[in-house]
Amino acid sequence: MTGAPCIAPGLSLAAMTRFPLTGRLRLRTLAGVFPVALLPTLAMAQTCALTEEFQGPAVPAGWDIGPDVERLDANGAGTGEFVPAWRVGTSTEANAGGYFPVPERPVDNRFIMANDDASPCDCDLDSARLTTPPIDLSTAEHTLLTFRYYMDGAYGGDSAWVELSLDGNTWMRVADLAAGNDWQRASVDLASADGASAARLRFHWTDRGAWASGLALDDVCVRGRAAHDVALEQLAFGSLHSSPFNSTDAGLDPAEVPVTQSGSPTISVVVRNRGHLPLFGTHAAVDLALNGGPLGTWYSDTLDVLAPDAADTLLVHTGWTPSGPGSLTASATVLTGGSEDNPGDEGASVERRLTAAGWADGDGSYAQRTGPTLGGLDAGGAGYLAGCRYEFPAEGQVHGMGVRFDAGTQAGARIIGRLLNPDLQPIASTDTIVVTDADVQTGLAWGWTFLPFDTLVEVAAGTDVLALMEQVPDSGMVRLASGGEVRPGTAMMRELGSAAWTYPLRAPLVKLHLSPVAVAVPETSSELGLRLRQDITKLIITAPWVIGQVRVLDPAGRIVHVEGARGPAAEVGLGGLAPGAYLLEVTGGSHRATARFVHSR
Ligand SMILES: [Ca+2]
Ligand SMILES: [Ca+2]
Ligand SMILES: [Ca+2]
Repeated sequence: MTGAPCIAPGLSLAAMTRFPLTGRLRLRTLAGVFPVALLPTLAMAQTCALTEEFQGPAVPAGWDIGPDVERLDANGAGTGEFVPAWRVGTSTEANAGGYFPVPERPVDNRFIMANDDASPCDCDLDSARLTTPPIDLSTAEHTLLTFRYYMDGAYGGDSAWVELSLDGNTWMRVADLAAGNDWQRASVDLASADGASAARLRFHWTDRGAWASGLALDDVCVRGRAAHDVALEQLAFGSLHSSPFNSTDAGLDPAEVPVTQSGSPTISVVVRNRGHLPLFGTHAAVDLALNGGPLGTWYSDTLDVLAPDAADTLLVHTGWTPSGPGSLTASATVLTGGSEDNPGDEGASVERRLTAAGWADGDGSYAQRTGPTLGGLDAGGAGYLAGCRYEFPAEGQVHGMGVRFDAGTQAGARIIGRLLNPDLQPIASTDTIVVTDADVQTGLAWGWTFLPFDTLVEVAAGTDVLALMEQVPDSGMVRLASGGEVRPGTAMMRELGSAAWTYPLRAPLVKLHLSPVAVAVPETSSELGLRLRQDITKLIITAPWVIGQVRVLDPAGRIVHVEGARGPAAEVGLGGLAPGAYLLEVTGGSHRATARFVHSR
C-alpha cells in the first residue's frame, strides 16, 4: 500500500511511529491474556483501612469464604461433592451458565462471586458467607463501607445483606442489598465500628434453597472520614453527560483530534464528597495548556450542596479555540466554598493530541485511542466489521484510515476500509487491500497501516462517521488491535453474518486521517523522534533522547540484530542483513520509536 521513496541509497523508511514507554507497560502472556491497569478510584488505596479490588487470580489472603458447599443434581439432591462457595472471576466466567449476566465494567474487571448457575453449581448456597480480614479502625472516625455489587435477583436470588462484628463472635446486620439489573454502588455507615481494632464484615447471599443466579462483589473499601473532604474521582475530555450512541450530541473523548475538528474542548470532572458532612459551593477549575504553554482557566457551574458520599459530574466548557497542533493538557482541581480536611486528592490532568497536516503533527489523525495495543479482536477468520465513531463538529475531508493489526493477523488476508453514517448507510469504501508482512510487523510494533480512499471523502459539519475495518471473509485471519477503554457506543463490531452490533469496551484501533498521509519521512525533519542515515555499510540512527538499544526485526518478527547504545546516536551494521524489509525498534529511557526500512544493497 505504501510505496516508500528512498531516503538514502538502498534505504527507505515508512510507517514510523513514536510513543512513550510508560512504566505500566504490560507484557503479553502466551495465553494471549492482557492484564492491564484499571483506572483506580483516585486515592482510594491510600485511605482505606481495608481495600480489595479482586483483580488477582484467587480469593485474596485473609478473606474467609466459609465452608465448601455441596453440588446438587438436576433434581436438587446432594451429590456428595463439595466446591468453594465463592470464587474470583470475570463476567464471562460468571455467565458461563447463561443466567448470571454480570456486566463487564470496567473492562477486564475481576470480582468475587457466589454463583449458583455456572458449573460446578447448582449448589447448596442457602447461606453463602464471605468474611473480610480483621480491619483496624482504632483511629478511624465516621467509618464508611463502600463497595459495588451485582445482584439481579433472578430465580429467588434476591436476598443479600452485610453484617458487622467488632469481636469476631457477635454479628449485627448493617445493610440489606436491593436487587437491580446493573452494578450498584453501596455505602454503609459503620460509625458504630469507630475505634475497633479488629472489626470484620460478612457478606451474605442465599439461593433460598433452590437454583438461582448469584451475587457479585467488587471494590470494597472501609475507611474513616474527615469532616470536609472533596475528591476528584474521574477526569475526561468530552461530556460524560452525553451518550456515545447519540449522534446529535457531541461528547466523545478521542485521544487525537485534528485542530479543525476540536472546537472549544469540554472537560468532564467527576467530584465526590468523601467527608461525612455536606459540602457547599463545590465546583471545578480547569487549566488548559498547549505544548506546556498556559492558555487560561475555566470553571464549572457550582453545586449548592453535595451530600456525604455523593458524586456529581461537572462540565467545564472552555472558551479556547485551538490555534495549532500539539499536546493539549487539561489540569483540573475540585474546590468547595469551605475548608478541606484531607487534601491531596483534588486534582488530576488528562492529555489529548491536536493534529494537523504533516507527519510530525500526526497527518491530521483522528483517533479514539492510540498508545499501546492492549488486546485484539477477530471473528475467527470469518468476515466482520469493527471500528469507532467519530464526531465532525466542522466540515472535513477524510483522506484515508489507519488500522493496527494485532498478533495472529495473516499476511495475504484482505480488508476494506469503510465509512458509514450513523444510520449505517455507506459513505465511502477503500479498495480491497491485501495485508502484507510489513503491515503485520508494523502492527506488532504498535504502528498503523494506512488505507487510502481513491477520492477525498467530504463530511458535512454536525455529522458522525463510523470508521470501520471490514475483514473479507475466508481470506485469512485478521486480528484488529484494540487499545484503551471507551464508553459503550464509542466503538462497535458486527460479524458479517449477523445483524447485531456489539460495543467493545476497548477501542478497535481504527482511525481517520483528515490530511494527506506521508508514507515516507524526510531525513532532515527536525520534528522526528528518529533520524536515519545510511553510510555505505551502516545505518546511523539519531534521536533527540538517549538511545539505549536498537533492535532489527525481520518480517517474521525474528530479532536479527541487537545493538546497545548510550547516547543520542547509534549505528547498525547492514553487512549481515539479507535484502528485504526490516523493522527498526529504538528504545531509551521512557522513549521508544520504530521505523521500517528496506535494505536493497
Ligand atoms: Ca475488580
Ligand atoms: Ca442452589
Ligand atoms: Ca480531599
